[in-house]
Amino acid sequence: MEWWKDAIIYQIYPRSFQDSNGDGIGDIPGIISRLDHLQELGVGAIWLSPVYPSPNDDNGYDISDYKNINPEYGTLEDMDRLILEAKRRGIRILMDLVINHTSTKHAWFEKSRRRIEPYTDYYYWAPGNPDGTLPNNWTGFFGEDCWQWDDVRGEYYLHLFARTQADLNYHCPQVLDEVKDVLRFWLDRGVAGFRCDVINLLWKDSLADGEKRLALTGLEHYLSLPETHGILRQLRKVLDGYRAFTVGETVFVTPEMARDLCAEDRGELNMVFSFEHMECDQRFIKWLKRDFRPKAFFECLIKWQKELPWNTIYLENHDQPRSIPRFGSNSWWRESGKLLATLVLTLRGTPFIYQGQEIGMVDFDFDGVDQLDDVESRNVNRLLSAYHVPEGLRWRIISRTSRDNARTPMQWDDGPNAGFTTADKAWLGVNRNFHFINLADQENDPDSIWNWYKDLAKLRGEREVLRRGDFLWLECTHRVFVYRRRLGAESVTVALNFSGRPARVGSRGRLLRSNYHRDGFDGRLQPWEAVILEDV
Ligand code: ISL
Ligand code: CA
Repeated sequence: MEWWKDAIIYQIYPRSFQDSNGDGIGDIPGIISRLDHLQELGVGAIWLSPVYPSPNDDNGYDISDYKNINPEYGTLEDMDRLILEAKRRGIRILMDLVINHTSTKHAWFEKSRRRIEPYTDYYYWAPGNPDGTLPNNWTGFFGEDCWQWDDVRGEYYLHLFARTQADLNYHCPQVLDEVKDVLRFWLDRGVAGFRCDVINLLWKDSLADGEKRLALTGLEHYLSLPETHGILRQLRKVLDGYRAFTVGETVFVTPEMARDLCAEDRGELNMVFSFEHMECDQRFIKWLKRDFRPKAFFECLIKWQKELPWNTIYLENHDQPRSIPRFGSNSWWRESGKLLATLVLTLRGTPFIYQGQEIGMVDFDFDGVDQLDDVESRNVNRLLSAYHVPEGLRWRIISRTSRDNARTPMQWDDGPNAGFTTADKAWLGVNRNFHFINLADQENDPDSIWNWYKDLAKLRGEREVLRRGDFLWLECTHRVFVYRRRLGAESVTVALNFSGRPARVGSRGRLLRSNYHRDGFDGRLQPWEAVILEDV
């Protein structure tokens, strides 16, 4: 049974979801205490960002032990209890599988740097060049080069991400055996599957110099190589024994690549996160923003709807700024928040909702660089400083793009620290707007973004056409997006106005939902209005 085609999946960033013991850091007992919230939303599965032991240079994406729980978050027993308590509410748990790299604090790395067998080749090691230059000219994801000298080993190691995230070497067969073992460990405990971090980069074909590019020189040596597909097929054999689910995080993925990764007969992944629609508001690299152009965004969504029989639908995660200021409008906060909810819950595919999205959380309100935590933002700040970019400009660039925008604590109520923690201070600043944006308030407001999400999630559950129906676009202009979902004789049209001005569309029908109060629909949309019509 393909449960994931009917489910809504909710992403939790554990550090920022709910603190239970007053240390200012979210944890697993905190998540358990909030499961009712997720059940009420109609969530079928939770994707948990990493909860493994980690020195937290990249907040858990630098894993130092794959088979345990970070003591900051709880214990293995807490995790077992989470799996059980979630199951009682009909919710599955997906873990984050980060196997492109480990923390340099992982025991494998400690042994590899000392050349203790069989760990010697678990990572990509290389001597420098006689002229003192790095092993090659590749550049990394976080605005640095990607080689770090290790005194113990007397060689450099490869890191595509932070300096303390060393890339695992899949040319060494033991590495894949270790990963299979990790999969079994968690599947035996009852997790339903995995979100697989940067999974299309696993295999590096050589360490030769790359073609010079504005960003990520070297990419052609590791992006979606055939051997990576082979690795995925091997992992799938383990996963199939448990009927487990996987979604791959696949950077730079094209529809063709995605089809190869997700085609049922190839036996690799179930679906992938593509990035193209999230790149409509950037030039070349994420730090160079341009104005959001809805038409390019709609066209991109249409392309992916057409090219793949099924895929993920998402607008937010822990790496991206919040969606309302980005694709909607802070001045039409409520309307545009509901419109974006409508988009996510009515396109064809599996909707992913990121924590806080369901109450319309917006970007952070930090005052300056000292309040940042994210390793990427701090690196970029350092890099820009080195090029003498003045502080004001640096802050303009970083504040709009920083991953911390999505990582501020969840806003539960208007008590101290938004109900996230009883500590004086949360690990990352709580947004001061929590007096206006919080769950408790929205529960009491029938017109809230929260109640809209709940209502649409329910509608999606009741109407098979919204889940399994095919997709057909009807109108796609610089601000209006109209599409139809159809299953047998059933047909539903969604019309969205991505602008602060009224708009007209050609569709009519019996009004099922609008984010305005109205009785019928004559083709006129209010600012940021979203309507769902039953075609008659
Ligand atoms: O966020 C990005 C750049 O701003 C992306 O390029 C991101 O680095 C890429 O999507 C990979 O992300 C994943 O792996 C990283 C981790 O830091 C991210 O949080 C994770 O989602 C390294 O493990
Ligand atoms: Ca805690």
